[in-house]
Amino acid sequence: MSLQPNEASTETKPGGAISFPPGFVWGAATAAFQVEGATAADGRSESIWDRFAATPGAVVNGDTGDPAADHYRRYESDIGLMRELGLGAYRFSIAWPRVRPDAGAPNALGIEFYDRLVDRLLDAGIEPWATLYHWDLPQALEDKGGWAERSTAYRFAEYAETIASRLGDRVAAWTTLNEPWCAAMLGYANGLHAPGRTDPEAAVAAAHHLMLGHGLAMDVIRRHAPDTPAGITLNLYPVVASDPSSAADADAARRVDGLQNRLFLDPLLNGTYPEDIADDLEPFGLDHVVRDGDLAAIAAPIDLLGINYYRGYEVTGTPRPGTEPGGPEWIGARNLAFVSDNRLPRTDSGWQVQPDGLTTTLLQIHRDYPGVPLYITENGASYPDVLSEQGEVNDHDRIAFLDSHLRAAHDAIAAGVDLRGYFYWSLLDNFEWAEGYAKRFGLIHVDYQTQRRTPKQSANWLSRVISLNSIG
Ligand code: IFM
Repeated sequence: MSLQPNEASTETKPGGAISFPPGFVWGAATAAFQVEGATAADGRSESIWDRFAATPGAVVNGDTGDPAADHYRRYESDIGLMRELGLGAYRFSIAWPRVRPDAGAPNALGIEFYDRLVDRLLDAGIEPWATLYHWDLPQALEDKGGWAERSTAYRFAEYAETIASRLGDRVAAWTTLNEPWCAAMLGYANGLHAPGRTDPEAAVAAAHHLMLGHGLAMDVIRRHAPDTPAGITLNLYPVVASDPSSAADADAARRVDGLQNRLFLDPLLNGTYPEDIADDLEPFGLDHVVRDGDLAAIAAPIDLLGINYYRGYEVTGTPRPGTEPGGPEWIGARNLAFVSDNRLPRTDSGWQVQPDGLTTTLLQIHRDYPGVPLYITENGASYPDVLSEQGEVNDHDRIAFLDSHLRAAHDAIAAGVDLRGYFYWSLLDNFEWAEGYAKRFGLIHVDYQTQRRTPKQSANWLSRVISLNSIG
């Protein structure tokens, strides 16, 4: 177990060279539905993403979860690649529909896959970091109301029991949920993700039930793996007022921060929902779904908070041409909009590259929710990678992205933030949800026709950084 305290301060050398503290965890992440493929193998049942991807127009090019990166069959050689890169940890997610198809009885074949994966990782000297839920809800549960139904949180705890009782002796760190904001809001409010619902009331209920599921699963993990660090991963964004002197913009920033970040951080780390967004949430019945004892369950102590960082938001309280309505509008938050800073470069996903936002986010969490060890459990970028005839992917943009974000993470450590690790998203090119296979985030290029893997230049760069533990 290399979850050690951040005992040593970081070293900053003149000329910009930086090094990371001893024990810093270096990893890469994937998620089951995005890489495994083999959606019909060994008794796996349908998930909401299988159903959604089969819906005409839902996913770019009609792409589905097959073949993805065929990781279900190629995991051993993929672990070989991880080893060559020198990764210390691999963050993967477990597919609920493999482990308990249709949320019913445990499926031995599905469980054995994760058993083997964990063992082979340990054989390779790589820490297995397991996430229980990265969005692939069994469709059978969605047919009963999905996360909008309270009972789904209890089914999630049963599934957690199956996995934690089997792998609890070997997994190095657990996270219960990945990005519950996306699962709730993109899945149930704006319909961009599975299950494709556009019902804001269901989205708010889903957000609460996901967090309740987290709390119940924490209890299960504690019973089976009392000494293993456990927590949750949130997608967090620094939110700034477009015009800092405008009261309307400052208010819009407060509301977006509340609906995006604090809606999850506050119940998790303070045991309350943020009061200041009560008016925004009131029409959607949060009060009707929260029962006595829920907040205490959600606020069960965690050993780590995973932060997924991709970009920040600039918002205005006076929407106008050129600004984009966005996230909170799906749940009815009116009179605000997102502003694009066109001076910043963008990734292939259209996201602005904003490394300083990572430092800001880490510092804010450190200040507002002190005492929780932090890990960057995802950070990465899609670029239109080209595999050359020489068999190389010269992804200099991604190297620049990595360099700037690692420096930003280092700035936070130097300022006292207890940041203990960094996982690049993603190890492999994969199924990027509604974008299908069109966006490539991987350190390793995947040819989806042949399943040939080619480590990109960024993989070689990161590998060097890991071996030196520093950037020159
Ligand atoms: O691919 C996703 C991942 O599943 C969750 N976090 C963001 C990534 C890039 O969009």
